[in-house]
Amino acid sequence: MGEELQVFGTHVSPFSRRVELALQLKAIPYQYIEEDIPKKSPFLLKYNPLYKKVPVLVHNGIPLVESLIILEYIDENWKTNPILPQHPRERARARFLANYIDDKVFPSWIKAARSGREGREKAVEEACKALEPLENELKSNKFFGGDSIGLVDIVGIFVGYWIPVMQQALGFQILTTHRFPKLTKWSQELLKHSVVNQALPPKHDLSSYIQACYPHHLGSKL
Ligand SMILES: N[C@@H](CCC(=O)N[C@@H](CS)C(=O)NCC(=O)O)C(=O)O
Repeated sequence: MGEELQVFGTHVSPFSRRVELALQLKAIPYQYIEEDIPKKSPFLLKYNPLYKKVPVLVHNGIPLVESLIILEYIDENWKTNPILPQHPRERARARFLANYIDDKVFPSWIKAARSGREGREKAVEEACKALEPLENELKSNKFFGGDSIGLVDIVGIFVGYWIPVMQQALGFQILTTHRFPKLTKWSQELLKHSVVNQALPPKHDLSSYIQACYPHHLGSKL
């Protein structure tokens, strides 16, 4: 029986792009449905009544929510191009880092983007500090997953693409070659990857979206 897969997402969301990226890396066909977040569709409200957020993966009519859980589900269902490592200890480490990105890195960046003139320097420094464990984790590897893209790379796409675009759009200096040489190189490698490259929202779309979200920061440089 053929599989029916739908992804409900928004094109500027790093969370929905994770799910699309995992499916595309495994060459699994799916239907994409763009949600308008200010005007959520009855499908989104039905499929994700508790959080009312994208992404939602609907597999043969059954909805799954929360991007990290969806990524694990995809990896368990479709074994080609595994995104989690094989060894239990490495699997645990990958899960830890994926959670760390969501619990610490993402909120610290949003706080920096929202900060007012006074608290901004401190917030930017905190966002930099939150990136340090990731810089140290990379060692001499091409990707967090080794030679191929894995869970942490997929979840870290926020760091590899969203942060560089956001800092350019808002005039921040967080992910710099000087302070984060390994993360910068990793980000370049990641964006060079043909599947990743195709799966990302165009830079100008993302930039305009960010500038509309944080208009008070335009042109302010640190
Ligand atoms: N923890 C969730 C976060 C998803 C999330 O924040 N989605 C945003 C779009 S980037 C959303 O749907 N927001 C709608 C809302 O907050 O009402 C996940 O990993 O899937």
